[in-house]
Amino acid sequence: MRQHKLALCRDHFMEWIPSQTQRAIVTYAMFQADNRLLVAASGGKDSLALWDVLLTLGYQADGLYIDLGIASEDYSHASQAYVERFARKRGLNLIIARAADYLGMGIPDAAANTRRGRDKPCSVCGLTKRHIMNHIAIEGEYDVLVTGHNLDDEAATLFGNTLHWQVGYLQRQWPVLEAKPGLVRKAKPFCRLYERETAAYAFLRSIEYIDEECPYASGAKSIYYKEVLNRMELERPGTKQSFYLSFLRAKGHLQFDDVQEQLAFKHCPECGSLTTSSGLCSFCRVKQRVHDRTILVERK
Ligand code: Q46
Ligand code: ZN
Repeated sequence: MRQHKLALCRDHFMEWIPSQTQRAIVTYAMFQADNRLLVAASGGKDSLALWDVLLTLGYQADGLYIDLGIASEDYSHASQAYVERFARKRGLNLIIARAADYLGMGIPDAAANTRRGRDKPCSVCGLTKRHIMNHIAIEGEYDVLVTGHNLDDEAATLFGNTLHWQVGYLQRQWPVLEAKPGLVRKAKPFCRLYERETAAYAFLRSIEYIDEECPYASGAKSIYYKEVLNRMELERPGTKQSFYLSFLRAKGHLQFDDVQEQLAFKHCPECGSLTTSSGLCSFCRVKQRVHDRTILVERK
């Protein structure tokens, strides 16, 4: 691992990943030993490796898989099968939610009915996933929702936020997001691990995962940012780590206008989620739009 100037044998690497994860959990006060965790499991290497590491560390962690209804390349069925196999082999509790139960149809069809998702379903997908994850975590009385975001994901997000000086997002970007009434606490215990490291861990632990990207991922800005950062990393190992960790350290000194505090949060009259809009939350607006369009098409 040139980025850490560290070379480990298999056994030590398998100890190093959990110990680094535990260090991040403690450093950023993500959760306590007796908390009930819900792992957002997509079927990819990061979320399944994270679930595995949390169990190794002795945490109580259930899984949540969201069926997005992406039929193209059989993506949703294939990824669900990987999560189910992982949970079954280890006797773990897995919750399966369907986007169609929330929107009346799968993500690609629902997104096609909206202005924001007509070309690409990702923004509708993102807000639907956030809504479902939060809803299930709150209903199931979980203490923390944990996601498998790794250092490459966080560095790419930071790169995009910095490139466009999105102050609100920069202010919010942190390894743990505190709970608010109706909003579950969220944590990213892998935020200091490179994607190569989580992939190596998954491989060495013989975790089977879906290797294919979602068919809608191609052309995503985040992938472009990752490629740019990878080029820099190749020439200067440790660039991604230094970019992200220096940002976390610098945050204490940076003066952001307290955008979050200025925003008045209200509860959505439809689903009760926290929202800054005066009416329905963005998820319920999408849901209503999908519903209205469906009725329109049926009438025609
Ligand atoms: S799952 Fe959903 Fe991603 Fe696929 S449709 Fe886009 S947002 S790319 S992480
Ligand atoms: Zn709502």
